[in-house]
Formats: sequence, C-alpha cells, structure tokens
Amino acid sequence: MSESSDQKVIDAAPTTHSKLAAWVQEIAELTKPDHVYWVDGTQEENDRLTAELVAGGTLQKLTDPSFPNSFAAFSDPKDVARVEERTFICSENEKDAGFTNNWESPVKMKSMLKGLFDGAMRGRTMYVIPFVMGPLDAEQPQYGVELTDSAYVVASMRIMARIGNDVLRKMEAEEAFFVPALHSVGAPLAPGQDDVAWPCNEDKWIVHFPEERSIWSYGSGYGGNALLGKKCYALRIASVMARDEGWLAEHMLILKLTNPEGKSYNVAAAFPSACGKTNLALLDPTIDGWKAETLGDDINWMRIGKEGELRGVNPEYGLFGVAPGTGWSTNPNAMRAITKGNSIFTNVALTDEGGVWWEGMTDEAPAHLTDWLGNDWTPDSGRPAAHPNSRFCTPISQVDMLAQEYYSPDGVEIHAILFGGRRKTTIPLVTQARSWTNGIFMGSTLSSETTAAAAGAVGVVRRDPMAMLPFIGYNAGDYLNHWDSIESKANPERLPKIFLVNWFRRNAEGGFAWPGFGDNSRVLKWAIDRIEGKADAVETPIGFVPTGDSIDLTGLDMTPADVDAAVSVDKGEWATELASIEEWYAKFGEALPASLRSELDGLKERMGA
Ligand code: GTP
Ligand code: SPV
Ligand code: MN
Repeated sequence: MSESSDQKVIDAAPTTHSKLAAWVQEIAELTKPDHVYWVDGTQEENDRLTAELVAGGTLQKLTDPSFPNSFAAFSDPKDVARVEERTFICSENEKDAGFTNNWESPVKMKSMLKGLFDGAMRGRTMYVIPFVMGPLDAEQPQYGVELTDSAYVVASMRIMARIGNDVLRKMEAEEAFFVPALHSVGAPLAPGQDDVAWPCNEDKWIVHFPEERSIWSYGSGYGGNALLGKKCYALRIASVMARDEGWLAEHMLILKLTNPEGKSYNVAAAFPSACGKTNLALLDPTIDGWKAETLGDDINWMRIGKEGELRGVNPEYGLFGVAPGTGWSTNPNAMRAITKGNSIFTNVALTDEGGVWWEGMTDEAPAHLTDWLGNDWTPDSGRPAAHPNSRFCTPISQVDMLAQEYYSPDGVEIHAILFGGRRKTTIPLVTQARSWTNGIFMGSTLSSETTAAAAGAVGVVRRDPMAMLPFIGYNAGDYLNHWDSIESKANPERLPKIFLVNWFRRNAEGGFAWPGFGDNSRVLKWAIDRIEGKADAVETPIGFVPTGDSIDLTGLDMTPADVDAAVSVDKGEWATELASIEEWYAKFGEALPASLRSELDGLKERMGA
C-alpha cells in the first residue's frame, strides 16, 4: 500500500475509538484493499450496496411481488456450508482447546494467516462493520467490528446483527472493548481483472483466538464462516467469555409459551444444526388455548439473574434459516416473515416469476424452475432444486409472533431446557431428567445424525454435547463442568427443568413416530404440565417419559399406544447406546466431570448393564 493510501485510511477513519482506528489501519496495511468504507447501517447505504451487488452479479433482485425488496445469491458450489475441519480454536495451550476442536499454536497460526491475508483484499473494498450482539442498551453491550471484503456479508450482517452508526457512537463513548473479527473471501483482484459472482478460495480457515477474543476467517463467503457475529462470536468466542464470567452462550432457540390459564413459560432448546430450532422457535401450536411467541431461533445467552434465575437473551437480529422444509404447511410463521420481504436467499431455486422456491415450500413443486446451480429444473429432474443447506436471511422483527421481551436487555427467565437431536431409534420422543446433573448428562451425551448444515457426510450418528460440538470455544470437559456448576451458582428452586427430545424417531413402518412441527406443542404442553406437577409420567432408567394418555392427542390420528411406542426405552438399543456413550466419555479423559461419570454409572446400574 502506498504512502498516500495509508494516509487515506487514517483520514477516512470516522471514529474517536483509538483502538478501533489503529486496528483498521493495521489490517488495511496488511490486506491492501483499494478502499476502506465505514458501514453506517442506513437504508440508503443498503440500497446502494445491494444495487452494486446486483450490477456485479452476486445478487439477483426478485421481481415476484411476493418477495418485496429481496434478493437471491448463488454461492460457488464448493462454498455451501460451515467447514468444521477448517475451524480452529487457537488457545495458548492445546489442552484448553480440548479434543473437540482443531488446534494450532496462536503464534504459528497468526504468522500463517498474516501470510494469507497479506494483499488478500487487493482490488476490493474493505468494509468496516461496527456491530453489537444483543440490545445496544444492555448493561454491558457486547460489541464487535467485522472487517470484510464482501458486500454480501455487509448486507447479510445488517439483517443478522445490530450494526452501524448508533453502535459505533456508543462504542466510542465508552472506548469499549470489541471483538475484532476479520474476514476475507481470499480472492484479491489484479488490476483490470474481472470479478466473479461469488469470490472465495479453496483454502479456508475459520480461526479463533480465545484469549485475545479475536476471529480471523479466510476463503469462504458463506453463512457462519463469514457472518462472524453468529457462530464465531456469539458461540465460540462468547462461550469462552461465558466460562470466564459465569454465564452460558448456547446454541438454542427461545420460545415463550402461554397456557390457557394465562401463565407464561420460556423454553430454551438446543438442537444441532438443521434439527429443528428455527421451526420450533416459530411454532404454530395445534392445541387449543396455547399461545407461542418467538424470542430467538439459534443462539441464547443465559446469565444468572438477581433472584438466582437463569435469564436468556437472543443476541441476534435476524433469522438465518434452512430453506428446504420451511413451508406454508410446516412453518407458516416463517413463511409470513419471509414474504414480508427485505430478505436475502442463498442457494435456493428461482421461479419463472422471479420469486424463490425450495423443496417443501409448497406441497406441489412449480412446473419449471432454475435450480441453485443455474440449470433448468422440472419435477422430473430427479435432483433437488435448492441446495439442502440453502438459507433465508430475514429480519426477526418481521416475525408476527415475536415476543415483546425480545427487545428487553434483561431477557426472560428460562423455565425449561430441551436438548434434542435427530435419531431414528433409541431416544424417546421426550424424557424428563431426574435432576440438574442428570439433565447435564443428557446434554453431554446428546447425539444426532449429521446434516447438510456442515460440509461432510450426512446421516452419521455423532455425539454433539448441548448441540455445541462445533461451537464450544474451549475444552469440552471444562464446558460440561461449567454447565454442571450452574446448579450451585443459581437458585435451585428457579433452575430450569431439563428434557431430552427426539422429533425424528421412526416407527415400525419406517415413518416418523411423531408428526412433529406444530404438534410439538403437545410435547411442550406435557413438559410445562410436568413443571406445574399436573402431568403423568413413567419412571424409566433414563428418566421420566409420558404415559400414553398424558400427551394431548386431540385432533390427531394417533392413539396412546402410539405415544407409548414413541417413548419406549428398548433395552437392546440402550445396550448399544451405553457402549457408545462409554466410548464418547473416554475421549474426555481426565477432563470429564466426576458427576457425569457417576450419572453414567447410575444409568448402567438402572439398565442392569
Ligand atoms: P440451523 O439453522 O442449521 O441451526 O438448523 P435448525 O436447528 O434451525 O433447523 P430447522 O428448524 O431449520 O429444521 C431443519 C430441518 O428439520 C428442516 O428440513 C425441517 O423441515 C426439519 N424439521 C424441523 N422440525 C421438525 C419436526 O418436528 N419433525 C420433522 N420430521 N422434521 C422437522
Ligand atoms: C448452522 O449451521 O448451525 C447454522 C448455519 O445456523 S451457519 O450460520 O452457517 O452456521
Ligand atoms: Mn436455524
């Protein structure tokens, strides 16, 4: 970078935040963009950036009036999901990253990354995005600044997080700490070189420095790899902050439920990627008199409140939802939010009317589409029109059922926690934990068949503690210990009750044993009735499951015997499960909390194993 452009960077820095100005200067010198642009977050700016993205071919403006002010983007086919094997936690000590994370020494990693980032933004603009996770009027606003050379990331971050001038002004006034989050698609342009619609690099690095609380992401423009406020900050870095400060940063939806008596309960639920968080967060109850309101669909920051209660806040500002399977019959609330407009769709199919479509949006597929790869598509094509990890990115404020408390910096009291995964067998529809630690045991052994949300094989059972396997920013054993220790930090009377759920169990015919979606309200009703001491349960070795007639089946074509089957605990299946849990726990070595080892021993004893 020449003297004069260095000067330009300093002059252009419209901030009195000296650390921020210095960091932007340092990164501009390293990455050598043509311009540095400070994002103000206004509508005019967004209109300008999206127009530029349309002109450059990254975005396509939708012309179907059902999707006002909305755009479609199509990624490089090699850049369609989070890349877990390229994700690193570079703590000072390898032990602090633990066996669930990739690790490299921070010094080595930084020096390698500095090489990659050297000149990485040539020919591009470096955007400076001041953002805050959670409300700006929080007692301690959690600031971040993302530097990125992707305008698509700017437009998406504007939906997913609170960004821009208001954030910057408040950050300056406090000369506040912020998480420095650096992102480049890793595709510098030589003078005169034409850009492509979706620049990226085959070499991808999603790197976290937990002690420094910083993020360096290189080579991908997609989702959680690039929108750094989301998984990188609000889960991986925040989980480390939470460990140090006595709170929890979790991969959870938050849902407010009000029963027919008018009493409200807030339920948080941790399910692995593409296992139903967004769907449950936008639940349309199928039982009379129950009302559901959305608080969050992916991330829940929980702190202990003044009365020792656990309080949850959704730090995000938008929904980044799996498109396929989101439809007018399965998730009308999501469809209503999406069709209000102001959305960015990535890797979905285009209709001939200039709208978008994906598998499951409507019962019948349109006769003709342009698929996510740009090919003609008809229902006979024999392949999906939308990528299985295609996404809608929509402001959460457009959700009609959004609870007013979403905007409250104090969040809401969490009354119940669900852990859930995608398992064809073994795991009952719902099981109530015997105690807090028994609930932590359930969370720690949570398992799910892998999905398209991450690169790699799909359908393989893997353990995913608290649905946080790809997101725990430190040693997983310490993480479980931290969870267990919440019991002694909180008011035991106010601790949430813990439940294990599985919407995906199969019946003898191979179909789903439970209808799922809106009917999950029936399971939530049972859980809340349990909290109120009203619902019946059977004690099994793994915990309390509903009696066949304690689940409200009104209006469903199901019998109590079907419920019995959906919640059955099969000794044979559990023998296999226990062996697999043993193997899983062995990986933790010394770091496994003794309380969880006793939980496993107790379970084996109860199982007669
Ligand atoms: P991420 O955003 O990747 O973290 O995923 P998520 O946990 O928000 O999952 P989402 O709600 O988007 O659902 C993922 C897939 O699971 C979709 O294809 C849904 O149609 C399907 N799904 C969600 N809930 C249910 C359910 O209750 N039963 C069944 N059978 N499928 C469900
Ligand atoms: C997930 O994979 O859990 C997502 C999508 O929610 S991403 O933001 O890409 O992580
Ligand atoms: Mn989701």
